[in-house]
Amino acid sequence: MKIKRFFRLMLLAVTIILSGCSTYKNQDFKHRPVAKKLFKKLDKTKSKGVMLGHQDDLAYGIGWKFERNQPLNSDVFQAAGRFPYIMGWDIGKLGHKENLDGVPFDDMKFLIKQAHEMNAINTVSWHPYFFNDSISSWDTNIKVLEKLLPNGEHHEQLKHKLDLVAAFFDSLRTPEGKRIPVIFRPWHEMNGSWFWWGENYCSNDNYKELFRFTVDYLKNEKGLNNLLIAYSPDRMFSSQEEYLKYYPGDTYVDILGVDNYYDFQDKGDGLEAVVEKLTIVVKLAKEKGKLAAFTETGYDRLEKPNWFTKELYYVLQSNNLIEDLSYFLLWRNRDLEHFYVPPKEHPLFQDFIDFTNYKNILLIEK
Ligand code: BMA
Repeated sequence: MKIKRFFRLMLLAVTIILSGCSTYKNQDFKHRPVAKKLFKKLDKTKSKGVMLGHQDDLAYGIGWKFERNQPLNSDVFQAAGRFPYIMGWDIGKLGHKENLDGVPFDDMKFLIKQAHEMNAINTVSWHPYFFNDSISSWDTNIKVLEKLLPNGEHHEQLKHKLDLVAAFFDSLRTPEGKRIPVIFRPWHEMNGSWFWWGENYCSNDNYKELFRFTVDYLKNEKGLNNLLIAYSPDRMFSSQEEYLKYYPGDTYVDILGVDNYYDFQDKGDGLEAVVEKLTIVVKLAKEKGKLAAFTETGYDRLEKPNWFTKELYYVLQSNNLIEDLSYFLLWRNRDLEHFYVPPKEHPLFQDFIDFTNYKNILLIEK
């Protein structure tokens, strides 16, 4: 009897110690129970493989657009017979009827809820428009960022936009009224110089302040408890220090990501560079007790034989990345000039199917 009790106590002690080692213990989840649940789900699924994601997957594809009275469609589903595990969305032009790529926000909200119901995970990026839409995210000729900061002359505009963002996230609810968790990925690719929050257009400190203000406002001021926050620089780094140059701090970030399309192309640095950068991200995420993700990737128009099975899968399998990365997100299928998931007639259609059939590439099970 006594021995049994001893073993039971030992088991309890080991369980407590092991749960203390689990990743999410290092996160600040006190006021974010909904986000915490998603973090745990991502953390738990990691060892099974990597989740496949696709931007705007349910909203449109090559030759079709979502309609309320039709069954859900998806270019990933048309090939793989299963929906992506990760659904990407963008809230650029929030406040209008449609987002910057023509997706009606009402449909987006509806589809985010549908995705959640089918057990998929939603991630949201933001290509905002400011100053009555006269300044897009790509307008880099005026110093926008400084003006939006707390001491800047247009700070109220930032707050107004964030009010819209908060209302959007707050409206994502289950039929029972519970908030739906979302991965929010604001101010991405800051180490490139194509957005006004990019490397050449603001100081690192100002960038960090913008990021912190954004997260604080949504979490604390608005009380949103359903957001996991992703930090996702583009490919221009080759060390931890470079990767962290714009990092707002551990309490602001849950997922460390990287966007990389360029290194897959002939003009890029090649597959080994993709692996190297992802490895830096994964290592840092482990050190910091965070999750890691390939927050955007793909090969536009897929003019590369066997890109999925030979290149992307090669990268994911290298250095065991496939078990350490939570997900990868392929960009959108706008039309035949701009797409990342092959339509039926495309030479890579079968290659994509073969890729999705690997047991460690995770899609929504039927
Ligand atoms: C880019 C392109 C654009 C789009 C933008 C934001 O990569 O797909 O057409 O407007 O992303 O979604």
